[in-house]
Amino acid sequence: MEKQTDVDTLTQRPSWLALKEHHALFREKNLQSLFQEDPKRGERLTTSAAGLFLDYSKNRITEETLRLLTVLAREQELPEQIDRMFRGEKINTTEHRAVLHIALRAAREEVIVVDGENVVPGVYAVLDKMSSFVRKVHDGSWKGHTGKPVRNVINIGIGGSDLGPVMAFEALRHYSRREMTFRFISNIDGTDFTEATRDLDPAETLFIVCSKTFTTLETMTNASTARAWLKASLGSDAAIARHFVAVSTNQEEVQRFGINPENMFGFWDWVGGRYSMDSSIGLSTMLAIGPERFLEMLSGFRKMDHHFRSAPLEQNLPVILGLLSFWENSFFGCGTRGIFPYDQYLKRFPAYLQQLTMESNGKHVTKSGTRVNYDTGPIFWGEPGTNGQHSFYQLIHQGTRIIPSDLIGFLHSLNPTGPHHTILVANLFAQSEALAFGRTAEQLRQEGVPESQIPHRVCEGNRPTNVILADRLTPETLGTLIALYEHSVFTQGTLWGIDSFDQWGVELGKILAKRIISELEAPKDPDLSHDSSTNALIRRFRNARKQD
Ligand code: G6Q
Repeated sequence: MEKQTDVDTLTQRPSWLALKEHHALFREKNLQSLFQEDPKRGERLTTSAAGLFLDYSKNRITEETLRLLTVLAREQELPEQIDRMFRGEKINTTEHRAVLHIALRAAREEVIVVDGENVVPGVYAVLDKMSSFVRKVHDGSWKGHTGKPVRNVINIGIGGSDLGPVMAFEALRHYSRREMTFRFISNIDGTDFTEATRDLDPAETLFIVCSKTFTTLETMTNASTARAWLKASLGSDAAIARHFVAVSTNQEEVQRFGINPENMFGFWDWVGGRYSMDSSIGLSTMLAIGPERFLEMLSGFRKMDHHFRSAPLEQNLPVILGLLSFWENSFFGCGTRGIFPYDQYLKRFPAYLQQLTMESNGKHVTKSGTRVNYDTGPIFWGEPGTNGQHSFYQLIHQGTRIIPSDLIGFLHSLNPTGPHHTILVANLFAQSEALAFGRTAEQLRQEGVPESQIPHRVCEGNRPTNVILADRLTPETLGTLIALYEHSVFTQGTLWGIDSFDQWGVELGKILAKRIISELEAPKDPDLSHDSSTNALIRRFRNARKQD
């Protein structure tokens, strides 16, 4: 049984108050003075694990900050909570579920028991089934209805059943089968479906319908449209069996849709959507990069899992990342975090992290249901560098808000092209330096900048960054990087005392539109009983349709 810690008194605890008092120190100290007083901090305040290197020296902290943060983390039973997650305890208390994305990448011989059953053999049964399917598609023995091999794969899903697959495909495109086309349909906007299919031959197209529940409106609507598109071209219901596979936990609904359960890849209620890209939800990833590389990706996750479970808090990479974000969010009031991968292949990584972090820690009550009196999950956002440098970085350098940022880069490029990679990495390093130390009025004067321009050109610095480096972007590195953030999210949620694994706000969104759909579709003007704004919007849409 999980012990309920007394999270509701968090801000009155001596450990919180000690952090508050310690925070006052940073009114006088900025990153410039911290580096002057301790010139070696840039070498010391770093850590590495599982092939990732983190330089966190350009944060507004000292070693004492980290010590105080780990005291609070221990009081919040972070080590015990980590253990509970890995042991399969039902730490998602509001849904009464275990939280076992770590089982998706466990070694074959590991034993993880949920409700008296070792779940690892089931994980490998699905992985083996995926591999065997992928091999058949790749060697052409899986044929479409007309006997043609599959050339196009379209993933239909949304939220956790889309963002992970899209991000992973883009991130690992370098390793993907270039002779195949991969597309992703998520939006209920018919444009998404139309644009994804317009130039494809249905006879060569495989749809993966990804939905944990198999009831999500957007996904089921897109899947039905796909079925109609296919049937219109291939002329037979029998074609469905060769062109549709499903990834779901809901066999009944999969069958009702017309997909043979033999072509269904299962997963489990102990995997949250946003933590599922390494389950069968990653079937499109495996089709793109092949089973061996998919297993390499899982081994990357596993390495970070092992580190998270076994390293002391003070040297634990996801814990440090989580503590820093907690510190900046709850004590400095930094409500957002920028994610800037200096790698074009990671262009969808910020969007993926946005869901992972904001759906997990966007909570206003503690596990015991009391409203928190501190800020929880920061807003995550970002774009790849160097593109962002030519737009919104202005606000990060000189705006009135402090935006802590993670700059992610690789020592080697997958596409060495003349000087490109050196320039790319130089920009990453330069941004981290400039954000920390800025440009003073004195420096500007020495450069001969006219006095009237100096206030406009001063960059105050003191903007925190983490620099995360890896050797190169491989499937394994990607797995490690994702696991790093997964566990950092869990660390923050544990400190805030919230349930990082439920999503009641998203559930609400799933039911809200239903009533309005019927009011928009009603043949006769319905009696509307919303607020005056919503009623008027509904009438406006209906009137526009009448004129069509
Ligand atoms: C993830 C969320 C949410 C979910 C989608 C799709 O953690 O709960 O993004 O993944 O709403 O749900 P289905 O997979 O059930 O279609």
